[in-house]
Amino acid sequence: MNVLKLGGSVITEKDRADTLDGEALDRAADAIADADLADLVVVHGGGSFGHHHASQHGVSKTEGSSDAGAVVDVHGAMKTLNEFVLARLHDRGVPAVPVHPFSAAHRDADGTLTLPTGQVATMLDEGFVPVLHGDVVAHAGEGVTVVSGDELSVSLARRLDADRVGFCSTVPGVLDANDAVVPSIDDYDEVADVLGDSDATDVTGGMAGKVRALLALETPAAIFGPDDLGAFLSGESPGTRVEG
Ligand code: IP8
Repeated sequence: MNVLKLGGSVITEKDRADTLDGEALDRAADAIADADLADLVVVHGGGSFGHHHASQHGVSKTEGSSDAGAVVDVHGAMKTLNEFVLARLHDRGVPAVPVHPFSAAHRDADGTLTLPTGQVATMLDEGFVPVLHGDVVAHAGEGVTVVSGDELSVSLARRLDADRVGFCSTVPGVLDANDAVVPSIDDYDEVADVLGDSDATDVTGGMAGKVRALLALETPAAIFGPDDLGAFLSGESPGTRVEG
């Protein structure tokens, strides 16, 4: 089974609230429709939908909110984006179905995420393509906090013993100091100079956090740009290969 994370900034206009990048989403949906869809889980990020609403309510991965209105607002924005993604996939005959993390996942007081996956595994067995999204989740002692698509992808890959994970980002991979794609990473120290100290907290969900999370995972992973989506889905490992 393969997990594909579609970055929120790949499929939305990052600088305009609640605005889809329809052409980019069409291209991504074309690549998914052309792929062998057996055992594919898609996860998408928040882009200008989730992040706009989360920041308006002061909610992040660590800053919580106990305001039900904030929960409904952020979760609602992500459900709207999820519906756009599903609609474009349905237009192309992809049997995509929604999975909303807010209703399934939670964090304990240490922030550790628990995401049940029985429903996702059963959807796969039944021939569906589950489509999850970054969301808010109940967080012990915090109300709700944001869960990113990256975290959900890593959690799914671990619990469902995925064969491969792909992070489709706006850049063609991890870039070195000369903006060339680093072909593979198996140790954080190899890229610490360009990505920053491995101990630094990654509050932005940036490249450093992606690389660290993927290195900690047994599953082979790739970080690549939208042009390489088809290559990843056809079994190649484009962009930067990350294997811990
Ligand atoms: O774009 C964040 O998901 P991400 C989702 O994968 C929200 O970090 C609600 C901001």
